[in-house]
Amino acid sequence: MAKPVMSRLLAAAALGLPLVATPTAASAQPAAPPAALAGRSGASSDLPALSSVIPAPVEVTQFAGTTFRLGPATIIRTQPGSPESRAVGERFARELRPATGYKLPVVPVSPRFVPTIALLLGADDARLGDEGYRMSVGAASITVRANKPAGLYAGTRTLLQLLPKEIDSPTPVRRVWRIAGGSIVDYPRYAYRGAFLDEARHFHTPDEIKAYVDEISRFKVNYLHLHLSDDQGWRIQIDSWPKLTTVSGGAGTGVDGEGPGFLTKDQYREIVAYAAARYVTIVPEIDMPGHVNAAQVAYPELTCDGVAPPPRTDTEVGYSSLCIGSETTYRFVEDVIRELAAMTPGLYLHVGGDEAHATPEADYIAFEQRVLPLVAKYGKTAYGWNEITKAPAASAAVAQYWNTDTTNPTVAAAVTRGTKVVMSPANQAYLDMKYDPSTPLGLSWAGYIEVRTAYDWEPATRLAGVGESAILGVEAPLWSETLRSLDDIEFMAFPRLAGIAELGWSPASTHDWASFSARLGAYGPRWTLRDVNFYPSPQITWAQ
Ligand code: TNX
Repeated sequence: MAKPVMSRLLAAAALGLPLVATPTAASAQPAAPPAALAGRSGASSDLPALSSVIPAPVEVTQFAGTTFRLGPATIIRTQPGSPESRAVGERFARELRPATGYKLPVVPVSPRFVPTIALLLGADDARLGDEGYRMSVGAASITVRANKPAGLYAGTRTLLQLLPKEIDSPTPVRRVWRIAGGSIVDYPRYAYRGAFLDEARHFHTPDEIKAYVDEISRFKVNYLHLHLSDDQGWRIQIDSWPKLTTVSGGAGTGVDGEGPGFLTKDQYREIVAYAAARYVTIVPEIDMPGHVNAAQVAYPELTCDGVAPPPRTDTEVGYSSLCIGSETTYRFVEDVIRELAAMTPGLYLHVGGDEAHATPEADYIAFEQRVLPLVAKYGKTAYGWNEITKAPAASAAVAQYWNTDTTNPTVAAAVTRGTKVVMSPANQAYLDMKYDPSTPLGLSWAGYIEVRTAYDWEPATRLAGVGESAILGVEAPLWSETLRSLDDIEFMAFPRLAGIAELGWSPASTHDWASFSARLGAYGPRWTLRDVNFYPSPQITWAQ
């Protein structure tokens, strides 16, 4: 179905219009319209080029001189008979209305001659998969086509970036709203593009989690991993073990005695639904067999001597362990996994497994051999930190690589047995590392991570023996020992998360720091307009 694109391209050529055709985003030039045309069409120099999008699309072809004008009469047309497509259209319209002040009705059919943004299924293009889309921007209409509604949603994320930055203003802005003409073909490199939030060290409220979902999904991130338990606190209601939250979700359970906080099941389900409406899947994590002090404070029978340990609000790691030989342990673990699986529609359930320094290695393996299959028993795919690859049962699981080394024979061996890997190397993907020594928040055990360090690595060559076919995707963890507010979260996540998102979505052939840093610099004012905090890295030339 390259036809409409081709015919417009040829039509443009036939009319003698300047034509900028670029096979990939990497080679695409920011195409400001030539002055004469700009004057005639009313396009202004702040018209974003099709190649300015983050993450970089797979293929971009811009037609100089053609623009679509979003105006008071524009309608949004969605696939007839598809409630999901309609919901994508409604959400997009709600995002466009505050700044434009236009009505932007969402309808299943569009009358002729009415400027239309059409969001349609039936792309019939296997390349696009479930999340890809194809877009063509002409003078009279924009058509986004996808195989699935998720692809239409991705297309609308792209369109938001193609509108002038003032589209992110919460109040009406009087200006002409144009989108550069051309076409885009776009689909993800990896199926899993994750963000992560530590709810245990400091609790972040449902509203804060939702705000983070909104922001990550703009960069086509499609998973949010929530770290729901640790030594300090337990942050998710479990009916069969109620003291987990009544005791360890209470006052003073955050780092340095902050708190209280936990998610009720209803709040969790609401977050799951909110994220799903933005094509983000929640991945819950309960960390075990280490990082369990909070559970043992609430239930002393989870220790081997039956004595409750003191509550801990410091940031030490590696001192707690479930009692591996005790059947009570497995009753507890199965109850938690069962209840968590029942309220989680997503495929993945994360069972931690990191830094179990207080668990002897043989015990650790015995524990994972029992626990990883329990996740499958409740219909989910087990997911854990890379230490789980010590256990043979990890061959059916997903391992999250968080170490900093470029070799890890245990992970490489697991990959030969079928384990899939999510790449989160701590010295590149950890959003809780300081940017530089002067960063007021964050830690530095894995080094300082400036924006370029977060962006300039290649997932498929980062770890020996873990190549492209073994990689499910990438994820950017944000641990919250030092982070309290949403402002803190945003300051550490942005702009680095945009870099990790691009590694996950864009073809390796588009990877280019000069291009990325220029696109990021142009993006900054959008965060400012949305009142999203970000680190104004000196590595980037920020637009005003
Ligand atoms: C290591 S990374 C941890 C967490 C800490 C984090 C701080 C990993 C799997 N475990 O317990 O919060 O470092 O950066």
